[in-house]
Amino acid sequence: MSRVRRWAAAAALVLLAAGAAACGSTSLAAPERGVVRVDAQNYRFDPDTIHFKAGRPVRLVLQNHDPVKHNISFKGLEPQVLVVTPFKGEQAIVFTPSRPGTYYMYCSEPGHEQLGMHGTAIVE
Ligand SMILES: [Cu+2]
Repeated sequence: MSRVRRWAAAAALVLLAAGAAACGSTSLAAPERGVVRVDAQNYRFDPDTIHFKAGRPVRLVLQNHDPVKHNISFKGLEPQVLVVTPFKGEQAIVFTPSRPGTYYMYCSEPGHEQLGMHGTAIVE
């Protein structure tokens, strides 16, 4: 009898541990998992530093609030990614960054980079 009770107590401990582990991984999952949003406004990216995970598909969304065309280009990022939005539009692309590193991002429309449309993409 006491042997059974001891087994039950051990089983309960294992369940508790599993529950704690499940809670830990759930809390890491943001509501918009796998989505990175960038606003383009007044010739700036907001945020100007974005994060990706190597080998994990991501949906990159560019929301353009300006009355001119904008895009996000990256130097050295693999695969090569370009998100272009028309005037006050939204555009998205899904891709999987392959190599960890720190990459320069910018808008390649003439003059926009010089006006401040640049930032950093970090692939972890
Ligand atoms: Cu631009």
